[in-house]
Amino acid sequence: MTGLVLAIGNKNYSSWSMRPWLALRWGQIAFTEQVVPLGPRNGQPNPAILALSDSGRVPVLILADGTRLHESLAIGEWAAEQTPALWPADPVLRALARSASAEMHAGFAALRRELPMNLRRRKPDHTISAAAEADIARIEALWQGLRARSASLGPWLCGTRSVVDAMFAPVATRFRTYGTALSPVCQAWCDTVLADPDFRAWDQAGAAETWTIPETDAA
Ligand SMILES: N[C@@H](CCC(=O)N[C@@H](CS)C(=O)NCC(=O)O)C(=O)O
Repeated sequence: MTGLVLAIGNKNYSSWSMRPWLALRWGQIAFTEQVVPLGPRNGQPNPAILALSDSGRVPVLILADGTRLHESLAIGEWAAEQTPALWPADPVLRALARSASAEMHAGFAALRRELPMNLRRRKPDHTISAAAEADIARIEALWQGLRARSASLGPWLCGTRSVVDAMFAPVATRFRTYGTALSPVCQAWCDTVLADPDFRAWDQAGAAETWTIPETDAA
């Protein structure tokens, strides 16, 4: 497959963009990236994003024939159709990985609002609401449930690296940024993600960016 373009937001801030970017890298699917700097929306879609994406949001995967595929999880599914190992081989584990990925895609609004992804930032004294605490507890329960089934298969949520790890990778960075205390099994998974060479390439590129979003930096 040639000619794929993944349009993404700033690497420091765009958690939704990180997810399919990792899935494509982990699936060894060649693509070029096009970074669109995010900024305050002021209630209006960003024209630079609208030029690439009918939904007015990134990520968008532009296929060789020009088809524009939006939504991070849908792009992860597309990547897994090219590289089936991007979902676990075991059917039950695969179904659970899809459930957890869908829950991440649809939920955890308090966590996403109160602990925005900001790779460069370290703010361990961050104060959060009971709703965000509940999101963290639910995420820990999800991860622990998957790890209990996959411990013998490898260090990733379902043993081997899959789309569900990509869907939760930005959460590992949020816990790093805001100094969230985790159970040993959940911290071990975060450490696995944060040490991954492809994640580290994204993280370093984010650190090198000069764009800033002051509202996120002040959150
Ligand atoms: N549900 C979408 C969410 C995408 C999304 O909200 N992307 C943000 C950037 S992380 C965006 O494009 N925001 C538009 C803007 O900031 O102008 C997905 O999974 O891809």
